[in-house]
Amino acid sequence: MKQKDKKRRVKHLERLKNIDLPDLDVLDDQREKAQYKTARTSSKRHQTFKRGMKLKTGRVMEVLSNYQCRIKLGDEEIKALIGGRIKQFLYNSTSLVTVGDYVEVDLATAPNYRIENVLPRNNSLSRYDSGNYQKEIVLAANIDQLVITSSWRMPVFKPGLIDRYMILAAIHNIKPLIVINKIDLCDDLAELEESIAYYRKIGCDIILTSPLTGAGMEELKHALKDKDSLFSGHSGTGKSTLINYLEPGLELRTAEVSDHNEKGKHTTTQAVMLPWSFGGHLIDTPGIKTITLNREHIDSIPKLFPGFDLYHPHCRFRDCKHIEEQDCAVLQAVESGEIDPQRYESYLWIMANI
Ligand SMILES: Nc1nc2c(ncn2[C@@H]2O[C@H](COP(=O)(O)OP(=O)(O)O)[C@@H](O)[C@H]2O)c(=O)[nH]1
Ligand SMILES: [Mg+2]
Ligand SMILES: [Zn+2]
Repeated sequence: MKQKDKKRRVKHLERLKNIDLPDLDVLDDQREKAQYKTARTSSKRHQTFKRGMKLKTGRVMEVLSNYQCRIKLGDEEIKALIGGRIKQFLYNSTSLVTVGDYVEVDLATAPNYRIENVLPRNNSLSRYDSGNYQKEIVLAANIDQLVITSSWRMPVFKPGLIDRYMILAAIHNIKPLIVINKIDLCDDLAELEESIAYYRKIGCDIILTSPLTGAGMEELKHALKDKDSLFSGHSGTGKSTLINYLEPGLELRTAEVSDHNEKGKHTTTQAVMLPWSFGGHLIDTPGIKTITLNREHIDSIPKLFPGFDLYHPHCRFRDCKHIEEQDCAVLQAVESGEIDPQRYESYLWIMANI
């Protein structure tokens, strides 16, 4: 170890001398990176540092104030405090524990339960604090599917929006489910089918619904059953009506992901997991309005635009943008008609306007 590094460690020791810290390797030069710390915490999740701990895995349903969480533990619901160990490892307090997290709770100290570990997340959605774009707030984790709600009419079907939500879902590693609502307003089903043929072809799950007539509602329920879903889509497409049909009397905050950056409109209220009576959860997220495609995603869009994954690996250049490059598999697929030219137009529009 270099002399300089030694000094640094000693400094840490002094600052932390009143804290029972089992492994000083954790405090290395990368300590400022919350993400890195998450990884460290996760990889150490099987180590127990205190004697007599009795850990059981539960799921966070809601994050309350003062480091308290409401947790589903087996068939029970309990309240637990976020343990000091987690606070040490993850200094970004807004991301310590979030709705949907699987956590290990110490039962030995019941009824004063403590969360001792956060298990690694499959995925998560964050937003950045308004006015402070460095501060990441993780809204929810371990989301099974993003329900992309679009209406056929009123407002009129906009496949460009579906593309954007599909990219967002892919970026965040969440399975998309397309719901075309208000099909009672459709008098030409062939036209509708033609409009969604591309998404069917690339293998995306699509359900046509109308809570007004009941069409597709059983199929939708089946797709939501035993999964944790988040509804996205523009306002007026019928998300609340769909949810109320499936679960009458559910106390919704506002389950909406908007593609628009409605600055200042989001509330600070946390997300909450609401159980469906038929199994699974609705992730109700009032503060999620600022989740949107932005410039930082520009490099992933050529890979993640719906349907491009089949072709992108065959482009000559690994970072091909499919615009004017030589030997571009996407451009060839557009020419041969394998990729719908309208979707390619949509791709160009998104790339130009991000
Ligand atoms: N014709 C028709 N109207 C619907 C349907 N679903 C919802 N609506 C109407 O669309 C409007 C917006 O619905 P709402 O659930 O508030 O949309 P949200 O903003 O996505 O939550 C309301 O006036 C609903 O009554 C449907 O299947 N068919
Ligand atoms: Mg609504
Ligand atoms: Zn290409």
